Amino acid sequence: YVIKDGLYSFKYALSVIKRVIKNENIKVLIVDDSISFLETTKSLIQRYRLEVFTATNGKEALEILENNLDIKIILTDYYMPIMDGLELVRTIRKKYNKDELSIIVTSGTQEKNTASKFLKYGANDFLYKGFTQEELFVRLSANLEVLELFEELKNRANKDFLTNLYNRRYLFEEGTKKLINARLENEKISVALIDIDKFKQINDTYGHDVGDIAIKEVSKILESHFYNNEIVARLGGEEFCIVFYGEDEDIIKDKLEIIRLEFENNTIEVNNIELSFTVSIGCSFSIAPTLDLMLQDADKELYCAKDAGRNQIRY
Ligand code: GH3
Ligand code: MG
Ligand code: MG
Ligand code: MG
Repeated sequence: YVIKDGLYSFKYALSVIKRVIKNENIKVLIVDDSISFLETTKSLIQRYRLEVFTATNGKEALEILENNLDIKIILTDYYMPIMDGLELVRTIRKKYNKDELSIIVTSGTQEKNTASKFLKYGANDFLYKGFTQEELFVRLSANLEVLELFEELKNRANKDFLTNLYNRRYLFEEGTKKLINARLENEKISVALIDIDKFKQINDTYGHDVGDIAIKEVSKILESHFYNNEIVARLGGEEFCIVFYGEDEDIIKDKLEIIRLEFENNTIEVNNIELSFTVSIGCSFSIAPTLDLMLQDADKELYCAKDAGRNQIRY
């Protein structure tokens, strides 16, 4: 529906279509004290199937943002009552980086240094009011494209290629942050290591491809149980790690037992092969000076679980 606007818009339309198919809404927040500007711009942007929120000053914008953390782009005016655009940009940048939220400033001002001032304070882009429809779309799509590139880069750096779980690098980076936080806040932090039993046999009997499918199956099951406060990562091979934050020991034990049982009772069908396997789990509930030491502690427990016959959890 935007093919007439040329190649750039065409590329953008494709990426919108991809997102619509994935049922992914792109959210845009327009902030301006002029109701007529809000209404016109809103209906323009809605034509591109973006979800639009509006606010009439910076303070209202912050409240909307607080309740819609997945807003991708803010299009804000400069002069507004209560909180102006500059204050809004400064406040947002204390919390959100340029790579997660784009701010485009629109102003009718004649002052020559306005754009540079905003860019210095952390705006991504500046548009003088009186912009054409085409210019607005091109800026929106350019900003969305940059956000997508950042997302892709972060994914490649942080995710494991086979399972799309977090990788070892991310686990240590974020896990260490959680550990420091736990010490400051006097919160609980725990680590579980999950390892497939006799995995080598699966590889040797059915081949490496079937082994890979078993690894992916583990990631699916882990993902279905953890999704909020935990870091779920693949450490390498058939070994996985979960970092729990602020969670009680008893709750963790219950969750891990449910997972262990799920593998015990689960059979997956791969190329007409009925595949079933168990996992062993080692757990550390006591905070240590480094994440590595907590993993070493969990690893000792894992070794005990293996030594005692596998398909069990040790703390
Ligand atoms: P245990 O019950 O004591 O854990 O024995 P195990 O056979 O599971 O463990 P071991 O560490 O002896 O074997 C792990 C095997 O995993 C060896 C390695 O070839 C294989 N492996 C490592 N990474 C991958 C991978 O990405 N895909 C597949 N299919 N196999 C892998
Ligand atoms: Mg204004
Ligand atoms: Mg193993
Ligand atoms: Mg192993």
